[in-house]
Amino acid sequence: MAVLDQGVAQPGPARRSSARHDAQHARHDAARRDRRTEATVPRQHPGRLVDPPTGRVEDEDAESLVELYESVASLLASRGEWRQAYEHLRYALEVATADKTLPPHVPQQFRVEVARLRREHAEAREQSMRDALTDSYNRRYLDQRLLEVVEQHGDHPDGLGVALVDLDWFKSVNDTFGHHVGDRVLQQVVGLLQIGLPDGGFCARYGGEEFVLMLPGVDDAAATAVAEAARARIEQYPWATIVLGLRVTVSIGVAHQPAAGGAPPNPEQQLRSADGLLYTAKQSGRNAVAYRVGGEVRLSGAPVRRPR
Ligand code: GH3
Ligand code: MG
Ligand code: MG
Repeated sequence: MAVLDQGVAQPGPARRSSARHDAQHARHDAARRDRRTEATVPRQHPGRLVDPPTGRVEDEDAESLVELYESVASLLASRGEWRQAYEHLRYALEVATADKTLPPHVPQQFRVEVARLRREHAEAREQSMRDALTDSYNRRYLDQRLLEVVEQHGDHPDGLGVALVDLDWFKSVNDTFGHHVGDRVLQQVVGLLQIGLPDGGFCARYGGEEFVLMLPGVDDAAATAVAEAARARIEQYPWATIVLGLRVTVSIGVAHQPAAGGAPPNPEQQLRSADGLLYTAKQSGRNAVAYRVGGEVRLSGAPVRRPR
């Protein structure tokens, strides 16, 4: 049908919808049966014809309203305005259902289309939250989830851990082995970072070669353990299977905030704190995790000197 055939990425003239087509065929048949022209086939006026934007009750022909809603839905869907497209399509369905001169399969087809639109909307939304290269969540997702994490896990007694991960000497990986190898490294690193995250935790690309691990509902020792395990996993991965001589390590800063008895977690502040600790890990020689115990900064890992 028009709305979905056009989709988001295929702008162009709206094709005739099959439901509308069927509706018109049905009218033609009825007209032929009644030995009248289509224009004179009496139509039962639908009970509730409301223009969604204005809420105004229209005194319009049902079929042209269905067409109007459908073509507006098509236009909105092609612009990615899914919610409004969905609303217009629902109105088309409502009108088609109310118009008893239409055969029952016509509203049913609209119902199928509404369900498909809803599903495609959910898929497009999910896609817009993903990073195209690594398929990890992106910055937009992270920004949206920060607030939700506080709402959902803010009162968890163990609090919230936030880890900022940065690849070491990554510019030199690109310079030595090429950008395409750098891209493959980023994809593999995401796979390794996603292992062993706690319930409700996730990995998001923060930008370039930096990633955030959100670690809700874990205490400070567990948050540090997740980060240290990720660091070790990346160090030990057989990178030479991608290209001989390739070696990849990461540095990580972990900030933890307990919830019990304290203020609700402030993930943005934790991110800034993790950034400061990441700097400490880099300064220590890289391939390290920096975290705080009490007021004291500690390091784990195996800091290495700059290769080559
Ligand atoms: P440091 O250990 O201090 O973090 O050094 P670094 O070389 O990793 O840091 P720097 O900021 O100098 O370089 C980051 C590099 O990451 C430069 C940039 O080209 C590369 N980069 C960022 N995004 C991508 C990407 O999507 N693909 C590839 N291949 N490289 C990327
Ligand atoms: Mg960086
Ligand atoms: Mg780096």
